[in-house]
Parts: sequence; structure tokens; C-alpha cells
Amino acid sequence: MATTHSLETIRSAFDAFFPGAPVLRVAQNLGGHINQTYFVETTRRKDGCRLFVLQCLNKHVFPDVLGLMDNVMRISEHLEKKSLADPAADRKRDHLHYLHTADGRLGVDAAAGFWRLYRFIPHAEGRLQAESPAEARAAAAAFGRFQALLADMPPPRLVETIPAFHDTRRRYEALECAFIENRAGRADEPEARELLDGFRALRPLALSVQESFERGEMPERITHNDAKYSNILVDPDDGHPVCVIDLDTCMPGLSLHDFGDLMRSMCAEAPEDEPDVSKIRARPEMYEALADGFLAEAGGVLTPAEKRLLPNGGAVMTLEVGVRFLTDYVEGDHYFRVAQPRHNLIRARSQLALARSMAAVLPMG
Ligand code: GN1
Ligand code: MG
Repeated sequence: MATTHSLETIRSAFDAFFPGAPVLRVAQNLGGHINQTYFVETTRRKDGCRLFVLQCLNKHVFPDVLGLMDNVMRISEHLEKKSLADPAADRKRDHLHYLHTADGRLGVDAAAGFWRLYRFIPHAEGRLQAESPAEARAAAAAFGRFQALLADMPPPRLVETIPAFHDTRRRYEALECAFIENRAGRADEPEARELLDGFRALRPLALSVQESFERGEMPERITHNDAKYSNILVDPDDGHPVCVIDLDTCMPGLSLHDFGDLMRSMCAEAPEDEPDVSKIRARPEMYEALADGFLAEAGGVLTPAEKRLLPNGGAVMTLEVGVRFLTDYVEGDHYFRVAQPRHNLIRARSQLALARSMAAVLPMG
């Protein structure tokens, strides 16, 4: 299979972690909109592993790569401690284990991006969709547990890897600016304008979580910030979650951002880029399962407002990502990777449809 980076580039990045180790096989993982991910096989290393995941981080999206890697390394070490202290833990699989380079750096800074490495998690696979309420419940419990495990991380505060990442108000402002600036000549397309109006109409709902935080009703926590089904690895035999992955956006945030992302990724059956909006429907039974799983693990620490606004979380995150997709479309697709010219427009349309459906069938707080 052809890879995005040359084999020589991949070999030389890997060599910084294990100098002289042979690269026997490389396969590219084509998921994810932001980074490039490769599975690399080598001969057995001192730590017993021979399979690793080598990633080239996108420095355009993550300009503060060292801050990001510092977060990721601290989280990985904190989870390792928790895992070591728990006799029932599944230590080889329950957290990502990042490696320093042979000379002690967090990775390799190159023109193409920042290369970092972690151990491949055995007997675990990523899946795009939860197939049943039981799977959704288990996934929400895994993210709830992740949040609970990080609740006692020692200071300092984690770095905000993408400042204002879930500042929904700012995301709306960026959308308005994109339409005014019209850099890619797409702002006058009737469908783009129709979507703009749709997102504007739901702005009060989109801001409901942020406004509750600003009223002091919920605290800042350490959150994952991309809590979707494909960001957990599951056991291929029984589908049970084994590990939360993609820690790049782990930073200070709100609990409802994670719960909202879970809803965004699991409430509908249709994928994020479903072109036929008639297929997009929020399923109350999936919401119930997600809330049940999340509360089982994180409920003990949530405030009354966080519990009351659980359904809002889903609408907020769906609207926010939809607004980001539409902004990117109007600006000329410079952020999210696209596979077709109108991809971001289609994604924005599906997210708006999903948020509308959530607002119609779930008990918004
Ligand atoms: C991006 O690359 P991926 O799929 O992990 C994005 C998330 C969005 C998601 C939408 C850093 O995540 O915020 O929810 O696409 N990540 C970043 O699919 O912007
Ligand atoms: Mg991500």
C-alpha cells in the first residue's frame, strides 16, 4: 500500500526511538481527519513489543506540539500508575503508552510534522459505530471512567493544546467572519446560506452549556475533547472497550463536552457525512444508554447543572462541529481533510440535521 510519507521518512523517524532497529512492515491507518498514523513492525524490543504506532502530528492544527506531548505523556504516566495500583487492571491494553526517543525527547520535530510513537495495543480494534445501546453504554462508561481517573491529576494545569477549542461562542463568530470574508467564493452558494441560517436559529441552544459554565454552575475538568466511538479500542471478541485513545485534545474542558461528543457520535445511525438527511435521526434509546453508562462512572462528581444539561451537551457539540465544518467549507477546506469537494458542506448539513432531531426528541434542560 502506498503511504502518505515515504518509507524512508517513516524509517528515519522510527529510528530516533529505536536506533538501528529494522522496520519489517509499515501499514497506514486511514482514519482521522488531522494526523497521519502508521503501524510499524520491528523485531522484538527490550520491552517485549514488536508492533508500534508511529504518528506524524499536524503542526498546523497543533502549533504547540511540545505542550501537547507534555500533556499526553503526563496523562499516559498517570494512567499507568492507576493501572499498576489496580490488581484487576488490564495493564497491556488499558492505556496508551508513549515512548521517548532514544535520547530522551518527546518525539522528532520535522518539517512534515512532529513524529511520536506509542506501543500498539494488542487484541483491540477501533470501530466506527456502536451497534447497540449496550455498546453505547459501555463506551460512555469508558469515557466517564477516563474522566474520573484523571480527576486527581497533580498540578500544574494541562496545557490548552488548541486554545478556545470548545469556545462555542467563538466558533459561531468564526462562522460569521468566514461568510463576510468569503475567501473561497463559496459564501453565496444557496445551500451554504441556508445552513448558516439553520445554525443561527439554534445558537441559543448551542450556547446553553457555555453560559451555564459562565454562571459558575459547573467546574473545569480534564476532558478528552474528542469522545467519539472510534476513539476507544474494543476487544474484537466481545466488543468491550479496552482503551481510550487519541489524547491530543485532552486538556481543561467541561464534562458535557465529552458527553456531548459521545452523543454526537452515537445518537444517530448515519455517519457524520451522511448525504441523505432523511436518514439522520437521534435515537432516544441511545441517549438513555449513554447517559446511564456515563453517570455510572462519572455521576458521583457531576454537579446538578451538569446532570440537567446532559441532553444539551449532545446538541451543543453537534452544532459546534457543524459550525466548524461549515466555516471550513466557506474558507476553502483548509482544516478538515476532505475526500470530495463538498465534503465539509455535507458534514455540516448532517450535523445540523442531527442537532435538530436531538432538540426535537430529547428533553433539553
Ligand atoms: C477531528 O481527526 P479527528 O477525527 O480525531 C477534530 C474533532 C472533531 C472531529 C470530527 C483536533 O477529529 O474536534 O470532532 O474531527 N479534531 C480536531 O469528526 O480538530
Ligand atoms: Mg481527534
